[in-house]
Amino acid sequence: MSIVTKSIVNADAEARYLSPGELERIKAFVTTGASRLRIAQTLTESRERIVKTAGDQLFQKRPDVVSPGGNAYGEEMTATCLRDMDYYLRLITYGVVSGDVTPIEEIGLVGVREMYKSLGTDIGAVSQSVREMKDVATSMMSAEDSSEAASYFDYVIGAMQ
Ligand SMILES: CCC1=C(C)/C(=C/C2=NC(=C\c3[nH]c(/C=C4\NC(=O)[C@H](C)[C@H]4CC)c(C)c3CCC(=O)O)/C(CCC(=O)O)=C2C)NC1=O
Repeated sequence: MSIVTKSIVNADAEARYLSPGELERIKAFVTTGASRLRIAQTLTESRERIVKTAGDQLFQKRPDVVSPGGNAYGEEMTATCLRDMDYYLRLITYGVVSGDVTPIEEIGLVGVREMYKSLGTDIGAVSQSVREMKDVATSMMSAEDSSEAASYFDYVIGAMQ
């Protein structure tokens, strides 16, 4: 749900006008709109390159994950790892478009620690993969867009600490 819909639902539940604070948040949402849409377009159009390049960088820094005994060892497991990276990139585009991290949290972060633990996946390496995607993706953007985009990647990275 976007901040606009959310504010209206909350205000109408109390049969009141939008509060000055809500209007300020909606203003910020609208003001960053063009930037957020540019970012979402870049991430969407370049998703394959972002995931592939970031994956290569991750495996260079963490060769253990793709070595025998590693969680992403073997063609199939490596592909599953890259798929997870693509999942997080997709969720980040949802957050960017809605100007709200809630979709990222609800779809991809609730229970994530337990999930990766049960899969025997090092969540630190997953978090590193998101950091690599952030570096690759933000290098394709203007300074302004890059700092806006970075905050969504940082949110995911922070939630995996
Ligand atoms: C959209 C929300 C969503 C997420 C996030 C998600 C993650 C997710 N990743 C999984 C597996 C996996 N995830 C990885 C990922 C990695 N292993 C590593 O060492 C690397 C650090 C990392 C890549 C960066 C691997 C290798 C598996 C397969 C593990 C196995 O089958 O043993 C699985 C188990 C089922 C499956 O194989 O599909 C889930 C549910 N599924 C979802 O629906």
